[in-house]
Amino acid sequence: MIKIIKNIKVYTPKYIGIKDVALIGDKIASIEDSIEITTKGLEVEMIDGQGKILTPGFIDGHVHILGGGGEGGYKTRTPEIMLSDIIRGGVTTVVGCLGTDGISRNMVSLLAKARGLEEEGVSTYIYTGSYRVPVTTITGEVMKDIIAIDKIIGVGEVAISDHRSSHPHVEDIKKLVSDARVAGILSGKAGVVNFHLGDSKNTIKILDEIIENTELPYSQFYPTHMNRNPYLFEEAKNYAKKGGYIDFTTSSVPLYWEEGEVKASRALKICLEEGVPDDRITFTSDGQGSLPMFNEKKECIGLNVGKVTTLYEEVRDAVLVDGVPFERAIKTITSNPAHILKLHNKGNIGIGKDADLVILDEKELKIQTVIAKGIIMLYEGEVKVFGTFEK
Ligand code: FWO
Ligand code: ZN
Repeated sequence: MIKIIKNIKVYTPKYIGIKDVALIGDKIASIEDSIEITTKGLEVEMIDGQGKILTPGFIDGHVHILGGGGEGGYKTRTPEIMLSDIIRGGVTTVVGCLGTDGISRNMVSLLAKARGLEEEGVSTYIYTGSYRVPVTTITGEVMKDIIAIDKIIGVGEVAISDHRSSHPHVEDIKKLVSDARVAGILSGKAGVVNFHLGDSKNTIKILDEIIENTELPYSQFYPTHMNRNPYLFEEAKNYAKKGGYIDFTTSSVPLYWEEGEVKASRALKICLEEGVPDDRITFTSDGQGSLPMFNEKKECIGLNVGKVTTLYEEVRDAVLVDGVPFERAIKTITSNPAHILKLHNKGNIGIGKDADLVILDEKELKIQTVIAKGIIMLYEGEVKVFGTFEK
């Protein structure tokens, strides 16, 4: 019920020094230089934070929690996620989505899986839709889905500039972003459209066109995979400097890097060096999504599966390999996605915020302990709470 984390270096993600942090139930109750409590008649769990770092629990804003894939036929459908895949990655908040296959995988199943993971202890949200426009929904309408279903915070992942997309017209996208935005306003949600960017040279031109010709603000567009090739990455930097949000995918395979994908940790480093504001950049893992390889005839010649654990691995690389200050790198998976997705109780360490926390060892910056909604899910590297069917 009550936990006190003693003498720990706190990144809210802003560094605020060595503190004692008290958790009561599923909330952060107090952050002080020293917290003394008489435990008579109270069950208090003390956690030693000496030589350790405390960060907000990580937010992964793009995970195929139901599984995805299928681009190489039925045998290439990827497996649904298990709780331990999420916890081992330090992730305490997940946004689930459908991808290429929005037919055999559907919105009701996605919502059920999200509810299952919530029952198992992490916080979950979902996007309504899949790659295709018109968007597959639960209620039959995008706006009704966002307004009526608590876990639906926006639309995605809607594919553009990709041979697997439905090749939506600029008017279709304009209407979709408008509907999502107004539904978000009416329901106090982000109402963003999470756009999947493919490898076509058209890149994000269609989004620039809409933003130039309408009053739709940058805040409603949330493009991902912006590091997937050099020319899209160049556009990403300019787009972010103009006010846009850009999301880098952390799951990858060496072949992609050989073919020009900009490793997420490098993409962050380069953006910061070139003056992209650090609150406009996020990482997401594309966990359980397929990482397909296509030949020049666009035939699928192989496929890997994304992993949620790559999310923090790329933040750690950005710090240890690319020299990005920890305080800036950790924003990509905590306060930035929380701000963009309007998850007001997530992504920050503060009084009254959800008790979603990660404890890292100070030397290697490795995940040691994960606390979700006040419950210790991983302790000293060992999973303490398994998913229902995991043992
Ligand atoms: C990316 C998810 C891709 C699924 O382009 O979009 O395919 O439905 O599971 N994955 N299509 C992977 C690259 C960013 C590397 C998805 C996938
Ligand atoms: Zn995608």
